[in-house]
Parts: sequence; structure tokens; C-alpha cells
Amino acid sequence: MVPRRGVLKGAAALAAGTTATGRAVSQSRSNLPPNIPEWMKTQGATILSPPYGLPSPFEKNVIRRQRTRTPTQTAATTTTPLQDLQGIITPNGLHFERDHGGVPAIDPDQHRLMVHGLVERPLIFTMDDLTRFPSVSRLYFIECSGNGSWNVLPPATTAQESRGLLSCAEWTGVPLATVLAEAGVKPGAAWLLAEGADAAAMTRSVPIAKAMDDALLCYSQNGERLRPEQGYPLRLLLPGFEGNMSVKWLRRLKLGDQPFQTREETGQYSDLMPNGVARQFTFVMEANSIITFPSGGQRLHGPGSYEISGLAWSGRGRVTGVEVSTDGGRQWRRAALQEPVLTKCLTRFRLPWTWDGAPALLLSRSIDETGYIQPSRAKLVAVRGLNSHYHYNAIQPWQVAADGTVTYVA
Ligand SMILES: Nc1nc2c(c(=O)[nH]1)N[C@H]1C(S)=C(S)[C@@H](COP(=O)(O)O)O[C@H]1N2
Ligand SMILES: [Mo]
Repeated sequence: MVPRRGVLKGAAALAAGTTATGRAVSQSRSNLPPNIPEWMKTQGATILSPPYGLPSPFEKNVIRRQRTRTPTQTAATTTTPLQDLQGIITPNGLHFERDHGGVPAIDPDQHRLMVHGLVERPLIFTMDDLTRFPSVSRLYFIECSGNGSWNVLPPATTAQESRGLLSCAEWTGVPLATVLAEAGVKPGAAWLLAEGADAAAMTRSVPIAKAMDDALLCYSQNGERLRPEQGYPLRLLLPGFEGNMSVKWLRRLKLGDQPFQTREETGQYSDLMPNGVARQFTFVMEANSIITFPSGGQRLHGPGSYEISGLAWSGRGRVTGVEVSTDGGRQWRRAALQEPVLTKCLTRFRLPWTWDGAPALLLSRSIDETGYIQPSRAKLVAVRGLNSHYHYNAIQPWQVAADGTVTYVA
């Protein structure tokens, strides 16, 4: 789709010290064609330095960042740099973190999972026991229900700051249903309590239908064991549900006939409606999307061909379409969805765009397999009011100015 002349112009710009997207590169010309760059003149670094590989030092700004200043650095949150990533997988070192009591240092040999309550056989599993069950690997996103912001944020807000409590990985583990079958679920068991082995002893009630459906007990993430901050050595994963329920450092499952009314589902993680009634147990993360290029804090270097790209997702299943507008919502175009398009997983979308250099307001809206269409902020606020803290999934506009700067607007 990119006109050939545009590409050639980009190549010419390279020699002049900018990349095709206009990013300034080193002013020193000694490493540029036709010269032999300095890194070709000596041997490179030795192998195993370090034994566990790290990104290039030139990528030092692609990092998690603390979302807001919190009173402690243990009950805190970090965000994923969505604007710097390609495809749909979040590298493990960049998976967002939400910890209520810090990251415990758990020796897997001393970790146990206890299953009790309304079961035929209360059981205690070691990690070895759990990894002997038949396993599955599936790609799912995790999104904190505190992602997005009901408050209007500063113009300098980036995609990371707007929607970075969102990551996606290939998770490996044993279906929770398999482990529950081993314990034998008693008739009348309708909920289970999941408890973490952190200082917060985070606990949430999970409906038994979800436990039997697609819930996983995960021990691996993108091929390697979970990172400590993602719940090493064992976490619950409830695909499409608010991240809070995917209890990390999982140590206990107790089956009961009703919800356990923990702090996290009474004092926290409920949504106060305009009429003063609080909605409780709002599990599912509704359809959402964000344009990651161009996005807040980035800059377009002159009119011409660009590819708008972003992420769409829905906790109810597959994304069936993403529509993009470059004129603030007057006209919408269908973006291409990059395969694979998976249920309760991030989906990458792309749309070619020729920027004429005039101010543009970029929007994306995601549509899922239930037919739900991601709402505008005005529509969302009209229904939900402004008392809520969680479940903000309104369209995120980005304003492109004539000088190419991209800023957040609510
Ligand atoms: N035990 C325990 N589990 C937890 C938490 C916690 O603080 N303790 N935080 C929850 C919240 S609020 C979210 S959004 C997700 C975040 O998962 P991540 O840190 O792997 O991104 O974990 C959930 N599971
Ligand atoms: Mo969360």
C-alpha cells in the first residue's frame, strides 16, 4: 500500500541522518555508508555475556514505569510500554505489575496449593504434583480493571500511561477444572475463594462456572517459569476477567456455596453508579482498544505515508472488527486484523494512512463477537457516571497537531 516513491524518499532521508519515520539518528557520519561501521572492525562481545539475555542498551527507554505515585513502593503499580511494542506478546520483563503487598520471594519447593471446603477430598499439591497434570498453553491478556482513567489526564499522557495496565502472554499450566476434579467438587459448591501467598493475602471469590470453563493454574509465561512479579511459582488466570481476580502466588482454593465477600470485592473492585448503588462482581473486561502508533508523546516527521497500528481486546471473546477514524469520528474505516485473532487475547490492528499535514484526531473502536461496540467517553459516562474507579473502556483519542506532535485528549 505504501507508494514506492514514499519508500525511496525514506531511504534518501536515511543518508541525511533520519530514519524513514523521521527519528533523528547519530549525527556522526563515520558509521554511515559508504564507510565501514566501527562495529565491523573488531570482534563483538563474547557469548554468555550475560547468560540470561538482555535487550540492546539502545532500548533503555522501553521499560515499565510506575503509574502513579503511591505511598509505598510495595502496594504499587507499573505499566507496560504499549507504544514501543509490536505484535501482541508482552515480553516478560515488560509485563505490567500490580502488587498489593510487594513481590514475595517464594521457594517453589516450599510452596503448596491447598484445595478444601466443599470438596470430597481436601488436597495439598506440591509444584511437582501440579506440573504432572496434563498441561495447556494459551494466549490471553491480563488487564487491571483500574486501566484507563475516568479523570481527564494531561496532554502529555502516553499510551503506556493511558492503557498500560494491560499485557498479553502465552500462559502454560493445568486447567483448574482438572485439579478440582481430583479433589471432587461437592454438590452445592457455587464459588471458590482464591488466596495468594503474598503479604496482602489477596483473596477473591470466583464463580464455579468460570473455574470449570477456561480458568488455568499457570506456572509458565512465554515459555519460561512465571516471573516473581507475575506470581511465581503459581498463579490463577481467569481469561477476560478483571486482572485482580487472577490471584498470584496462589496458595489456597476454598470451595463454598456463596461468595466470600472479601475486602477486594466489597471495599475495592466495585463500581459506584450515578444513583449511589454500587455494582459488585463486575468481572468481565469489556471490548477496548488503543492506537499505539501514532500515540501520545510521539511525533510524526512530516506529511506522507504512515501505518496506524494498535491493540484491541475483549474479555467476552474474540475481536471481530476495529474501526479507525482520522477525523474525530466523522468517517470510520475498517482496520486489518493481524492473525492470530484469538479469544480473550490482544489483537493487533493496522491501517495505512496518508497524513496531509493538517491537524487530525485519531480514534479507534473495537467490536467483539457479542456485537458490543466500544463506546465514546460521552456515552460511557452517560451510563456509568463519574463515581467509578474501575472498568473504563472508552475510545482513546489522539490529537495530531500540524507540527506532528501527538497528544492525549479525553
Ligand atoms: N496475590 C496477589 N494476586 C494479585 C495481586 C496481588 O496484589 N496479590 N494483584 C492483582 C491485580 S489488582 C492485578 S491487576 C493482577 C496483575 O497481574 P500482574 O501483576 O501479573 O500484571 O494481579 C492480581 N493478582
Ligand atoms: Mo488490578
